[in-house]
Amino acid sequence: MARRALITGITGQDGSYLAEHLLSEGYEVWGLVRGQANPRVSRVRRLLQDVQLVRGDLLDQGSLISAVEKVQPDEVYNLGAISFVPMSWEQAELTAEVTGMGVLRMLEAIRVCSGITAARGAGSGQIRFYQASSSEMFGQVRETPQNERTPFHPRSPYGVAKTYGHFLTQNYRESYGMFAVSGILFNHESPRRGAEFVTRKVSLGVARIKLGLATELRLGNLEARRDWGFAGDYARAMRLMLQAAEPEDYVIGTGRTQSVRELVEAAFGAAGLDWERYVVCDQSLHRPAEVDLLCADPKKARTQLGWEPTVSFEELVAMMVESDLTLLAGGGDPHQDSSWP
Ligand code: NAP
Ligand code: F7E
Repeated sequence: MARRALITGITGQDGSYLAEHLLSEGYEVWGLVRGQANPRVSRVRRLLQDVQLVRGDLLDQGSLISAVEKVQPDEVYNLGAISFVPMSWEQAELTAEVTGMGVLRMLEAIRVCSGITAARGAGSGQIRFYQASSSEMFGQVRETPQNERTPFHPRSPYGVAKTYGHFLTQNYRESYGMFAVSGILFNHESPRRGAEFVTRKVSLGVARIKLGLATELRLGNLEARRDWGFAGDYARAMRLMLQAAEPEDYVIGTGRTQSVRELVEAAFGAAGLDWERYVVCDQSLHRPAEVDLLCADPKKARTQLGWEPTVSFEELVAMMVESDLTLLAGGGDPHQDSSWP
């Protein structure tokens, strides 16, 4: 029988790539969607027609219990979160509730529906749980590159909330014997990335300038360095973690690091433009506390899961610029649900 997966965050970038990947592996895929009339749900219905939808919200314990009872999943992927770091300063409490406490609610839904107690433990045939942890937990990094043993020092309410979810996942594994793991994923991007994140903001900015729709691009800190990979590659890693013999956490990244300045150079270069003529540095876009340098050591994922990234930084940037040029040249709107390639 087909394995059954439940994905929270199905309307987001990663939810879409993971759903496509699981469908291609023969899974029956269910996506948790929230809200009375969430406009992003129609995007999922259009792009992911084989995904079945179930209503629920990470803020609502009862709805998660109902969703798990209804779907009876073999695997749960918890990708739902408030994921935009600057928003986590503006709405710190909501971020803690969704990105942090949401993990507790999802784990409790699985525990209650499976009849797991500390005395009885999880046993075999249990629901396997994946938590979307983040390199933002490393924050002000203690060593470079960062691996599974690098201590955390989060720098935003988002990073703090993810750190809570990470340790809670580990605690449910240790307390109840649950197959609960975290993927510590470094930044991953695609033509489906939200327009608020820097890679997509840059690829859309380049496309607008190239097409004569804008004359400048305003950015914040150009010196921050990130390890950027392709989201499709990272979705494969999530599934691999839940197929492992033992529940363990893994760092997923490329092992290369680039500055925002290098990203900008590459993106404008891909469209034959000189970035220095168009980019305006805007102090108001700097963050209260920055994560200066992230660079993954993905050795454990390579050796134990056989996972490798397939798209280089240069290929990723070219892919995103080309996609946004096509989108905008065709009159598309990146904020509309029809825009996903
Ligand atoms: P994204 O595009 O921002 O998607 C976030 C998802 O969370 C959306 O589907 C959103 O659904 C859902 N969500 C928000 N509030 C919710 C709530 N109260 N209940 C249920 N769902 C809710 O994020 P992404 O880039 O795909 O990332 C997926 C996960 O990986 C996130 O947890 C993120 O923090 C984590 N992560 C991402 C990266 C990265 O570089 N992309 C790296 C490390 C970790 P709505 O449509 O209902 O708003
Ligand atoms: O910023 C700098 C900014 O917003 C990257 C999320 O998926 O990855 C993501 O978090 C860097 C930062 O991603 C602008 O200061 C400069 O240093 O694209 P971002 P992020 O904060 O790294 C992690 C792993 C996650 O888990 C998160 O969910 O770029 N930067 N100028 C800018 N950033 C933005 N957004 N906009 C600018 O204008």
